[in-house]
Amino acid sequence: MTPKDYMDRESRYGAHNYHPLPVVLDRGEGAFVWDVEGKKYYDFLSAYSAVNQGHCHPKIVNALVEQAQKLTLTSRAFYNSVLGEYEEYITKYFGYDKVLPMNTGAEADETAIKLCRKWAYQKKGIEDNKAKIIVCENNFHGRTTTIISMSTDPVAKNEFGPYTPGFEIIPYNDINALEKALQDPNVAGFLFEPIQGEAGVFLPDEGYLKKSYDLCKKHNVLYIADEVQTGIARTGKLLACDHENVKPDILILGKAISGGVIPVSAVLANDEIMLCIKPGEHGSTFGGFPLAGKVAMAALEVVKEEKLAERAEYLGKIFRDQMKSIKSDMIELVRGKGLLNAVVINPKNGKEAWDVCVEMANNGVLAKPTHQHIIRFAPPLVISEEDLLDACERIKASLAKFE
Ligand code: IF1
Repeated sequence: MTPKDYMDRESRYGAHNYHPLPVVLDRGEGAFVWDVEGKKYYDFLSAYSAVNQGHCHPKIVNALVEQAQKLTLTSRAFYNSVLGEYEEYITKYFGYDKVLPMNTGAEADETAIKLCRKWAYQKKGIEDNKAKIIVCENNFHGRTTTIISMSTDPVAKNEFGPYTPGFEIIPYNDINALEKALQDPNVAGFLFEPIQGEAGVFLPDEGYLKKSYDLCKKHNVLYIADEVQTGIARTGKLLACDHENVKPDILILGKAISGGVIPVSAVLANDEIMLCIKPGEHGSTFGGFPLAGKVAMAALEVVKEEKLAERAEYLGKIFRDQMKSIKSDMIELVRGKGLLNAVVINPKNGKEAWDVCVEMANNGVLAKPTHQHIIRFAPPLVISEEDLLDACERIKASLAKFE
């Protein structure tokens, strides 16, 4: 089969809910992936920051294989020998009383929304069905109907109505707007991304996290951080919130908790919040299943053992310096934190970010545009400095093609 055969077959039998780059991947290892013709690429997307530990990390895969041969799934109708071990591990790892295990990032965001509303009625005393959650323009928290109800992206939202009420949208990185919105006594939570990934790696001003945290505390509003993409060492700290030493009341994790091996997500909170959900009020067939527990413990161990946060911090600075050194009028700006970076591309002679990404693929570097003119660069955190520099040379060569 040719690559085109693979692509045609996907088009014939699969929903057309994506527009992938014309690359057919077949194998992954560390920072690299290979296509069906054996061409090698640096993966600079990392499955949107799900393979921070690198593709097919042996420790994580071994944890999967070993548990898969013993017990994969029990449902929560019974106890099992892994869940408690995983719950203790992850709650101590991030410093919370309890975890509510789920599978996808969207499910974790939905769980956080439900938890926040329960807390609003049981603890804050907001009138039933009146709880409001503040979110930010250009947010991305997943694709479920409630989550896209709070989206400002017409592509993610249009024709999926009617929408879930109870959300107020304010500008991102605007403390005054948050202060104003918090005057409403029915506000129960502030749900945000410490860095807006999908929007194009938008970093808030220095101090925004701390100021927004303090405002939420002042108004008895839960500070809910969606670290599905920014968490697990991606931005140079274990969590992006760690850059300003703020501790979310509800922490939402996903993607790289499992190292990209199977879907694992988690919501962490202390008892005062987490115990507002009682038996039978929320759950999921696979939530926290034995396979997820073993895989997640291995994936989180790798983060510490291989000092991935320190690597992201150090290598991220090198990457941004490299990108800023490129003399190309197609580069409008470079921004990011750790190894979550983005380059804003100025279209030139009818060529734009997509064309740069196709050229980069030809040169062995995989990345994909977000919002037409922004290329996100997020390699696995295990990439070596030598390979990072080689990839930068390939990116430079790709841009030079359009000079
Ligand atoms: C797609 C985007 C990134 C996320 C944050 C929750 C979720 C995501 C901050 C939901 C997921 C993924 C979804 C995937 C592409 C990718 C993405 F472009 F869609 F927005 F990374 F920026 N919170 N992001 O980034 O987690 O349910 O997917 O496990 O839907 O195309 P999920």
